[in-house]
Amino acid sequence: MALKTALCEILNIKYPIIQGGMAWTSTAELAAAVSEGGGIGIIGAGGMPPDVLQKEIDKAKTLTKKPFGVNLMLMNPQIDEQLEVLKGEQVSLVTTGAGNPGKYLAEFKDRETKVIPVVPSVAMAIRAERQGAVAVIAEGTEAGGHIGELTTMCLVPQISQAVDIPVIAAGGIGNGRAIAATLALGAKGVQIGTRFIVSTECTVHQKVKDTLIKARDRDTIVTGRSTGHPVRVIRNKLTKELEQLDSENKAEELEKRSTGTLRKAMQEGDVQWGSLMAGQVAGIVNEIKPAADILKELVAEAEETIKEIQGYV
Ligand code: TUI
Repeated sequence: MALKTALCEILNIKYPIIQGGMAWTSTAELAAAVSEGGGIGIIGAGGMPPDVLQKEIDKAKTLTKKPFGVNLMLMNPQIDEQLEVLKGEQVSLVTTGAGNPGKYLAEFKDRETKVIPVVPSVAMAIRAERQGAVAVIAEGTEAGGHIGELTTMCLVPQISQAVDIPVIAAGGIGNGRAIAATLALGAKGVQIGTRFIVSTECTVHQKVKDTLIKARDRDTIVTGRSTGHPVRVIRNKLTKELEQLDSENKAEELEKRSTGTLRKAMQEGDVQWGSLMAGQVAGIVNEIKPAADILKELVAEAEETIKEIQGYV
């Protein structure tokens, strides 16, 4: 198996596959398993108290000697304390989401930590390149969690044209065919979240994995548009209430109602009253496997697809 791109050299990894950093979902166990399997695993630090983040980094270092990363959710009120933790660590990669990482980029560069921001638009990709990002993640609205407006199909080629640094496609990628498709759009790698939730090593509640296996193509919904921070989640009893609040433009009440619900779903297994953040690919995820097997399957299918398409010319 090959599937080598420029991203593999930049991050010192076998396959150009980044595991999406998912708050309350991608802990040290999953991150280390993805890194051991040849991709790069990411600890989702969103909402993690700084001392817990420290413990997760320590744990990942005992589980793998391969490079792994940390995802910072920039809207997190404890971001400065989390940055203090990262100062004491040689983490090879930081991905960022839900904001502009500009003011942190110089500091990470001094410490040889590579920063790859998630960007929802061409303008933000150009800004990130100018600020020193080593690559950008172009995340389409098919993704789970906090999302932008453009689809992966439209975002990836436009960002690929606009910047010289590698573009990593995210949102809507759950199998090898989708990997091949995004490489055709100009991406040099992919970020995958939802597929890795349904892995043996992911520490979310079993009910979350069962729900994703059962989910079909139209089972996700976007809530919170009225707050300016839309999030894609699996439809449930909570989203019925949130839909109502959204339609009445009751943003403040919606924010209040949503607080703590991601943890409630992912860790406590309350799949009816929690926010089960997942992407539109939930419908094609139907089997729990070790992360290393998922990676092998993804790469093999991407290669087969590329060969199939080569036959057309
Ligand atoms: O960040 C994500 N996905 C997330 S974060 C999260 S935690 C959360 N919980 C409740 C409400 C909101 C978030 C769950 N899922 N993906 C990366 C991502 N970043 N998607 C979109 C963006 C983004 C949006 C705006 C990046 C930059 C940006 O810039 C705005 C600006 O003007 O700086």
